[in-house]
Amino acid sequence: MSGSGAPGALQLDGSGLRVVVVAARWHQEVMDGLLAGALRALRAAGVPVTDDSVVRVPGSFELPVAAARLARTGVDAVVALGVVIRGGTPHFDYVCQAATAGLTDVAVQTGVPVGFGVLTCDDEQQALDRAGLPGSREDKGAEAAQAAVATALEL
Ligand code: DLZ
Repeated sequence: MSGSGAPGALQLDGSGLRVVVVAARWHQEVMDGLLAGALRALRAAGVPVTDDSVVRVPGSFELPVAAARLARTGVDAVVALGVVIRGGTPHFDYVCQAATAGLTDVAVQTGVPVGFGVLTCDDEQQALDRAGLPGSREDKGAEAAQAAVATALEL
């Protein structure tokens, strides 16, 4: 991660926080990596992780509505995970735009931090490189979880 501009390993005490991960299902191998990374980071920060800590949605387009519903249940933070890979049609741009704007809107409107762990990639290799899997260069699921926890602790 050196030189990426990311803040590096954060020492966080999230033991008093309730954090929920909302995760899309498209691109399963990459999603498995992102989800494992996010849960690893939450546990490392002391955030309790239970069977209720993960909510799955079909695709990244559905992330904002699920995040909005969860944010209104009183959680301290939401972590949104998805993978969108460019295809041959403009669909990519619409899904990316909907997920990005929608999740921003949820965070700003509810005041609940939303960690942004949605990969928007030109091809599958770019996504695998960022998925926190063995051989990946980066772990964007963990980064999103750390950002959500760090923000919740500041507010
Ligand atoms: C339809 C679609 C396509 C083409 N690609 C992706 C993708 O790369 N990543 C993703 O998370 N979801 C994709 N989807 C599904 C949409 O997000 C959404 O689930 C459907 O349009 C149904 O609302």
